[in-house]
Amino acid sequence: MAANDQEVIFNDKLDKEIRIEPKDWMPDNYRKTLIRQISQHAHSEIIGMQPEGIWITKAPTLKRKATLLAKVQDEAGHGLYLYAAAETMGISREEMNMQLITGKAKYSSIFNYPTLTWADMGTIGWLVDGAAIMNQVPLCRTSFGPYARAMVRVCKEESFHQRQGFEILLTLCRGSKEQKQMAQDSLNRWWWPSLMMFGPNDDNSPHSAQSMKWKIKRFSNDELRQKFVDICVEQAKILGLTIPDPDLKWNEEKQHYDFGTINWEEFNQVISGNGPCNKERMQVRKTAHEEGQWVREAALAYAKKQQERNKKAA
Ligand code: FAQ
Repeated sequence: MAANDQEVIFNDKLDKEIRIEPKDWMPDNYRKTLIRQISQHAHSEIIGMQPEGIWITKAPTLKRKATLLAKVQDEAGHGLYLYAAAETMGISREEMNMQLITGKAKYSSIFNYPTLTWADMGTIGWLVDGAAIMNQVPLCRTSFGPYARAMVRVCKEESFHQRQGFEILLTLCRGSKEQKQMAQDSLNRWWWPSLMMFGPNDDNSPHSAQSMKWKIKRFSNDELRQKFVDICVEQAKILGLTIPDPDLKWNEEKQHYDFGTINWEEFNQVISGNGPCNKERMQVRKTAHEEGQWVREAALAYAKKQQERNKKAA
């Protein structure tokens, strides 16, 4: 079939909301864009285990420990579904991993901030998982089948994560004065980085226009950020916490909250490797990769042995 005909079929599928599947023809840049986005998303889930992982041993009760442990394990699972979805596009797990540990591939800016207190476990669940849900529910309708299907389960789990985070904060906010202050301090530190998770403003987002045309993205970065702010303001009221933005104000005409200007210089620094914890995050990942070498070798040796046994038996 001529390339032109293939493109007509591809576009027709997009128009009719028929998912693009791995064996279907697709434009090279559609493939590249998805490999970039899905693998960055996978890396974010894997690196995202670090800021919470260090709190598993410090959780205040057994119940909190078990819940946090389950949450962090879920993030590992999300990383694995996403790597598997990206692999269907012809890139290997090894290559993606190398892109991460050599610093070639990005991961979400949010995971380059430190977790200083137990309240941060609440705030991450509330805001970071909350932002992830806002961004990923529309991805359940993204045009590439394996990515969309992976997102369905991920979103269900993220929803549990968001609620457990909110509940941690609610407990702290109903506790002592010091506990409430700890929650407020945590919100003060995580609010602006959470807004940065949605990416640059639309007029500064090089990939958005094409990704919207291809129905990879269903809403723009600014649209999702606005929805997130509107929801969080109401949730902060329930907690009795103050969002650290003096410009936050209800806009009757727009029926949305106006909010202050994001520090894009800080965002650019963080995504260029100069955030507060970028180096530490990468070092931990590299060490884990090196220390896992024997496991990969053992798994390969075992698979080879099994293959030989199966061959002999056949
Ligand atoms: N951080 O043109 P756009 C989670 C980069 S999962 C770092 O707007 P696009 C779960 C972008 O890659 C969180 N880099 O790009 C969890 C591009 O760079 P490139 C991750 C960012 O792709 C919770 C450049 O800027 N979620 O939290 C960021 O159309 C708790 C230009 O940007 C996803 O990955 C950023 N915040 O839109 C885990 C969701 N924003 O590649 C553990 C899927 C932008 O040209 C604990 N991804 N960049 O070098 C997406 O929806 C999109 O990729 C966006 C960016 C919206 C992130």
